[in-house]
Amino acid sequence: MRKSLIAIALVAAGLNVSAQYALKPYGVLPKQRQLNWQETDMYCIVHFSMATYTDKEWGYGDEEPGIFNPKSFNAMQIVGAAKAGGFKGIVVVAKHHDGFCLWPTKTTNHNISKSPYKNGKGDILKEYQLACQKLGMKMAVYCSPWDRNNALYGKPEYVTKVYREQLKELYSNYGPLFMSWHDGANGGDGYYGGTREARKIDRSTYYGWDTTWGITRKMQPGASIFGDVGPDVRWVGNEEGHAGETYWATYTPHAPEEGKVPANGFVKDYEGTEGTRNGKFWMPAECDVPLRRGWFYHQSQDGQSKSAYNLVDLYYKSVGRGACLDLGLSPDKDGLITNEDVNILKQFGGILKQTFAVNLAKGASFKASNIRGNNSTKFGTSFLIDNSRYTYWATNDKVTKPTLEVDLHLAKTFNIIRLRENIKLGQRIEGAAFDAWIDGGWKEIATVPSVGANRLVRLPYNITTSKVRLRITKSPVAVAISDFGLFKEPVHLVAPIINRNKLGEVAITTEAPVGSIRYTTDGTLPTATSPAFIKPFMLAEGGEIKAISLDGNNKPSEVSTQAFGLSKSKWQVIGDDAKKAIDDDANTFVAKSTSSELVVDLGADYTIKTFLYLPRRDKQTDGLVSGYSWAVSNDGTTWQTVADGEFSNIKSNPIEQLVPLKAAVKARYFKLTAVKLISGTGISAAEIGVQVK
Ligand code: FUL
Repeated sequence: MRKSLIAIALVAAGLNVSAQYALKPYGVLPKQRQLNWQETDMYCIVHFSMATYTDKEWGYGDEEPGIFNPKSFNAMQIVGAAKAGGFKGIVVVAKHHDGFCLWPTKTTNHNISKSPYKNGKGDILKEYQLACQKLGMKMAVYCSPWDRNNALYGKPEYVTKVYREQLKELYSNYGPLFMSWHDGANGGDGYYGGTREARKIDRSTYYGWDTTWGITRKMQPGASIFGDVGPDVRWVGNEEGHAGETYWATYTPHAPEEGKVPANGFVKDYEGTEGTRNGKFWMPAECDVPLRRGWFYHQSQDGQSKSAYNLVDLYYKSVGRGACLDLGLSPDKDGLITNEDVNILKQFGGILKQTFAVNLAKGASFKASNIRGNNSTKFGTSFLIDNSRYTYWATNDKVTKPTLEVDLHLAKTFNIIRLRENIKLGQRIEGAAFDAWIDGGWKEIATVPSVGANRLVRLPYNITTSKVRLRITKSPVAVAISDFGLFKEPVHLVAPIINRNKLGEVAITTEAPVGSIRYTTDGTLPTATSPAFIKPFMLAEGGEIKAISLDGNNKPSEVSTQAFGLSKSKWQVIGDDAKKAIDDDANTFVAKSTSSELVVDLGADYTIKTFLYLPRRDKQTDGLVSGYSWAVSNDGTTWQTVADGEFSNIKSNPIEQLVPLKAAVKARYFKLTAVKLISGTGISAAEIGVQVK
């Protein structure tokens, strides 16, 4: 009896100690569904629909369902390609802005059952669901709030009877979803049941987002809701695939107009890149970026996909900063990911697998300057290498700048450092530094401004050392660190960088020394016997250069491809000072507010095949052209319009826009007119140009 009383007293004392030492969470905290999302790290969003067949980025909504008829759509091939790349889930674009539904919905006739695909019995969503189940991948849905087909769009009934009903169908029939993805692009031109007009909506109020999200919560409680304003996962504010070097999972979205309520498509989206220190909500960022130039498949973009090493770079700038990476995949008209893209994904997945296979810090001795309550069992450094994101090393409340010495016992070579906080206790650290023991002393090798769920430091060179040190340089509270890792990214032959100067001379270089550089100008793939690059050469009329680097054993790097338009050295801009639009410098731009035209004299007659428009790069949207018209002239006075149309998605993804002409045209002058702008008046451009080859 007495013994058990003593035992109870001891247990109580123990509880007391841990209660006393339990670490207080800091700021707002993640919900379980957000933790699940965070652990996903990387997933793919798949765009395959009407725009695949019309060669557009945004369908207008008047497409005939008859054109949707993929010969060999194969969800296993698509999901399998994502899996080989190391991605853990897919977001299926179930309905894009054109309103065409890839599942047999009751809400609109504009759906797959009216297409020839499987004689109207097809259901692309079901096929993805089964493939995901087979391959152990997570699934999510994207259902565009904007619907350029639907006659009701703009009226309240569209939201209550169409959009929300579509979500309910998607939430009911395709198993548990890990995300529900809500795009910010909405309101504008469209077919709208044949009226072909512009419809404006109040983005703050039209969708009644709180009610819509209530449906998600009820029917898919495990799904993280993505949007410009979350509420679970925010947009990072660019479609380039990177978060800020300083990155907070906390965020307070702001409307672009003072006093208004922020909503999807109505937010200061650039603030999403870094987030808000001590923001109101736990709302980590998703970094979305297409593997190809656009989100949908366009044959003209074959050969221009991001390389595996481009993806590796983006991985470190997204996942490595604490966000998640959402890579866009684009099945072609047959319904398959191209071999080129499949191979890139495989190579990317292989590099990551190889890099993270061995944590070189395993087996090391850790010496912390402080351990919370001296209690190593609960807060000790052994938790740093146990592969759990939530067990952790912690310090006493007053110790906010601890150090950790890592003795590797033997000299080891690494170029990647990993650090993670236990985010169940909030994002705490505001600065950390890493030192290596080199030539008998500590040498600082990297610093980071934030840590959070995941911080990967990719060093530009290898470090060989037997001792590493972590110094927390700033934190408002005691730290709770769950992971420390050292890894080695495999060496690679860097692909060449191809540039052309203002005179039209091409130079090919590499970031690191290589054996030789070989190139072609006729579109064929370079090999070890192609011409070697020795000195710059002229390419005044433009064309496409492909180049490889070779190591000493003639092992080739990846291929770099760069297309150039007609050299601008002899051009003049007519009538004003818009020289910056033809100075071959992507970082300068012209912004005219009173005229919406740019006129160029090519200096001689040329046969123009394609027009080029590169938007300003400063993230501002004034003068950004969304509706264009291109005209040509032989005398600078009489003009003939040769192309007009829409630069879809230019606001979110301001990449160079190519406008191929139906028939090449001979002219000395050309004129770009901004028919429609994203905002402001006039016209802006970083560059305009033409291709004559
Ligand atoms: C954007 C859309 O407008 C694009 O078309 C694409 O779907 C991308 C993922 O989101 O905002």
